[in-house]
Amino acid sequence: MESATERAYAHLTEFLAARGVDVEAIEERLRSQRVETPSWGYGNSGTRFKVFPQLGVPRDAFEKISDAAEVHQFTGICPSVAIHIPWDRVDDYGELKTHAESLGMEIGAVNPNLFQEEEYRLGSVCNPDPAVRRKATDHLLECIEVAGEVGSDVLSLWFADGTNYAGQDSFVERRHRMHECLSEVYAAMTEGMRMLLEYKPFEPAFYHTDLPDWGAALTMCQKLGERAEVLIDLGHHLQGTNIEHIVGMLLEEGRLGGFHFNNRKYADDDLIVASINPFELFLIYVELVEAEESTRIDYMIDQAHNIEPKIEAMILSVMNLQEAYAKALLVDRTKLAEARRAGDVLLAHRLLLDAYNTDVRPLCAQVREGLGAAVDPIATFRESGYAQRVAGERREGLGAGWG
Ligand code: AFD
Ligand code: MN
Ligand code: MN
Repeated sequence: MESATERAYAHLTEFLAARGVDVEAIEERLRSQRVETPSWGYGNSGTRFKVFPQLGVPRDAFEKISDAAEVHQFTGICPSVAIHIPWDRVDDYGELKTHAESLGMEIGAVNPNLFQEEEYRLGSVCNPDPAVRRKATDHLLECIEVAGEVGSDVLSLWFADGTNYAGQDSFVERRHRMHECLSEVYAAMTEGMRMLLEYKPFEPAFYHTDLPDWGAALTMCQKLGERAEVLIDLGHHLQGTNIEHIVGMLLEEGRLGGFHFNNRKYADDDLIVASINPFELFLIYVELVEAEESTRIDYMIDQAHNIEPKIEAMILSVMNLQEAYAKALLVDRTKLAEARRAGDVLLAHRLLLDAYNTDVRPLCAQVREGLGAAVDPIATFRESGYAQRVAGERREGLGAGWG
């Protein structure tokens, strides 16, 4: 007998086809969607008040990749995992790469950590002390080597640099210092490598941040060279910021390199993407669906789940991204262009609402099934018993965390 999902899929595709939608083309796009998950999202995390450790959390980079492989198995679109150095430092990166490959995975963006050592109290690449800048630059160079060993072509950078008090340091000199360090790093990148640069308006520094916004990141990238591109982390914006507009501007400048997906109510909350504002995520994808045909954009999740089960939270995030993307693909672009030309404000808006309000879950389920993943990924993951199994196997030793 036909399952409820199959019936819903049949209804939906009939409805879409009657509207002239090329369902097969949309399914093809959905099959090629890719989302990278972060190794740090599988470890213990928390706020500055408390980390609630979870049972079965991976103890090292190998186990983090194993968990990421579970997300890929049930969603079918997450074959890569970003790593964070030194959190994921191992003796033999070749072995880590082989481990990933044995699970059908690969290692994606390499993220240096320039915010947890004593020396970085006044910043890393912007630090007034040249010896600290040297240390920070050396760490960035180490990450380029790691990237080479694990087969990654992305160096993804976020700087905690900033100041806490007016007068503490010179804005201009700090920017020069950053430029000098990053120029050295840029020059050391192999030809096929890209550098992605995040911005963030505040935290951990509260008076100023050295790369506070997309303009500061973009101009730094432009100074460095064309393989330096801006990375948009959804959590790194002030209230009311029109992120989809930033997407459009960076695309137009040819410098949108990637995303860190998450969601936030107030600041860098790291909540499950689309859990607070699914419409915003949809609007972001509306900007992207055309552009991504001609430019490479790396879609990554940057979420550290504090109280929810980590693998399930990651799966739900991926499903939310898949649904937002599917809805964006449903926008009737021809009609939208006509409505815009005709100045039909509400028709243009309603065309977006039409797509957004379509229940695409059966379509996504069908696509996942076709990929050999799961119709209902979270239920299937739960049934697999993986969480219980690793909770038993990983009893000894310390769960990985911010350490
Ligand atoms: C922190 C930052 C940032 C960055 C991540 C990895 O907020 O988003 O991408 O660390 O370095 O969470
Ligand atoms: Mn980020
Ligand atoms: Mn962040």
